[in-house]
Amino acid sequence: MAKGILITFEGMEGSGKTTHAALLADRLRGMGHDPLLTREPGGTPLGQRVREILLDPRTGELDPLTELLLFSAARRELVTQVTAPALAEGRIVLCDRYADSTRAYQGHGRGVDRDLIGRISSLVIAGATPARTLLFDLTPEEGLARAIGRNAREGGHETRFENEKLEFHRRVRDGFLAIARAEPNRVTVIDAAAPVERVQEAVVAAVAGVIPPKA
Ligand code: T5A
Repeated sequence: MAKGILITFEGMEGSGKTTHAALLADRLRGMGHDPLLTREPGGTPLGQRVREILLDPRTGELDPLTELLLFSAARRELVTQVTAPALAEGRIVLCDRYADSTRAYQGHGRGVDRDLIGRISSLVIAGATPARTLLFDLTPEEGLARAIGRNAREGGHETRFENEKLEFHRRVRDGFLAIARAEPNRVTVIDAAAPVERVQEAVVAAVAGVIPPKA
């Protein structure tokens, strides 16, 4: 059984997950912890290759079940190669997106059967469940504007998901909020529209109860 702690960062595109996962990792290091920071899809060589396929607009439309299975395959690699071993060592694992993204995007966004997603997810994560999930909540309009602004500044381009219609992103947001309502003890909703410092304060407060004190 895992001894470490898994904390996941979830929410819309551009909501600040990557920013705040890195800030929390720094803060934990400052406290003497040795957190593992990883992301989905990605985090393993195979996951990175699957990520490129899934995010590249040239991939075009995928069958929703194919998309679900590709995200699940990338997650399985991450869990077996990275997350479960780190948890077994007692480490704090910070994961930028995890299984709730599949429930929100492939379930609520694409309309894949949610029981099927739940069954596949149980197989894939095999008990590596988050102690705390931070849901960065933001309107799709604001999140996409931030993501597109960042892409322009960094010379990147929009992903297959960032190119989706606003309606799709609204269903995804509703999906995340429904998960938070159903599991309030695990999921903390954070107002991601606030300035970075205020959001980070909310992050620190939300994880305080699950971070062990450092001797
Ligand atoms: N997906 C993923 C699925 O469909 N199913 C799944 O199972 C999984 C795991 C992943 C895509 O795959 C989909 C969802 C996604 O579409 P990704 O590139 O990992 O793609 O996408 P995101 O996780 O959305 O990454 P982003 O980098 O776009 O968003 P973040 O990490 O939420 O945002 P961040 O931190 O990069 O910030 C974006 C910009 O906003 C600024 C930052 O400086 C940055 O410029 N910012 C703020 N600005 C103002 N105020 C604040 N409070 C700010 N916080 C950050």
